[in-house]
Amino acid sequence: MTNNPIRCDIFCVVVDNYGDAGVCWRLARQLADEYGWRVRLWIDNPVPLQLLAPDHASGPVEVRPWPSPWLATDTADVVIEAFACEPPPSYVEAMATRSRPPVWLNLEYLSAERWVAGCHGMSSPHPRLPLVKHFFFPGFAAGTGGLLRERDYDVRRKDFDAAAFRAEFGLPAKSPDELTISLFSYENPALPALMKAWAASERPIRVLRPGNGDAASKTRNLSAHPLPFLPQRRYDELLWACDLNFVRGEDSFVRAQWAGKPFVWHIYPQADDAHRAKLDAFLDIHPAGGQLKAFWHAWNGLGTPDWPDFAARLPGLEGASQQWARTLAARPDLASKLVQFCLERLK
Ligand code: TRH
Repeated sequence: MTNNPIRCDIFCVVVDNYGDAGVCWRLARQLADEYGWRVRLWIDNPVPLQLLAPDHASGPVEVRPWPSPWLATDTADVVIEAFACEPPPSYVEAMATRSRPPVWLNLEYLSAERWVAGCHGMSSPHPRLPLVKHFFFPGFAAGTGGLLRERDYDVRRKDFDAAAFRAEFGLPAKSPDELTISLFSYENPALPALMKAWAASERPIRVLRPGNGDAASKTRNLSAHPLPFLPQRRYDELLWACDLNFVRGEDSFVRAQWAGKPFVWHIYPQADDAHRAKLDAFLDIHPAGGQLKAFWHAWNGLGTPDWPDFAARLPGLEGASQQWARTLAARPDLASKLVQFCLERLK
């Protein structure tokens, strides 16, 4: 493949979040690093990428601003539009002029809902041009596109030195009874009450907040520390260094699962409360979903979080979280499934 690498264009429109850029960057890196594909990432806003991957200019993915002009012939073998952002019409026209049309994928959002397996891989012929788009759905179940997970994940984790990580960010050595928590969420009205409950906890709690501009503070048994927004691979280290991770959206939600630690998910709120069905669909497939449900619902606007109750459940959640990570890791990952899907169609 290195003699004649597959060329892949990924199109990404960043809204007001990091997630879409985060998913696209992760996939782009994997296709380039692990499969030798020549990947270009067309992205409309460079700011999130600069934070997620400050070293992106050193390769192997070529990052291009979008919109920008390109030669009509300059299309790729595989075209991935992320989250239904459509490639420019002139590019689509050029796709149709290739002797072999590109494999064209719409990479969808992750959901644990049951319908996903039925829709994964579905095709949608272009109304006018000789092109077919396929829907590629990430997911947890066997019939879906799987989850993003790098080949070197376990090696990086084995080499991770939690004490050095803490020292680097000016945190004291971890005492045996400290509960270390990472906190990444959307604006959440439940947070002040939770902070109060943490301050009142018998167990010392240290909260690490990446990308948060507040000053460090100490309120009774709660110590809160802002951290810089970490590059994507270093965000994994933060999750490994903590006992409990609050995550959000899509990509940090998946990383928390690979970390195999108890976590709390702040799902991206959608119009018409469509996110509630997604939240419950995930709780239904997680082996400890019943234990998580009350606290997760409260964190997502359905009630008041009962910290003492959830804290008492944490020891039991540890094993279930590890088991869940092992179960998921035994399934084929998204990049490998996507590559296989494309190669079958490029034959
Ligand atoms: O930014 P998000 O809220 O993105 C969301 C989701 O993608 C959601 O599905 C989508 O519908 C919505 O946007 C529009 O949360 P997410 O998905 O966790 O993305 C955050 C990214 O930032 C992820 O790649 C992890 C990364 N990250 C770091 O690299 N360093 C950090 O310090 C932190 C806090 C996050």
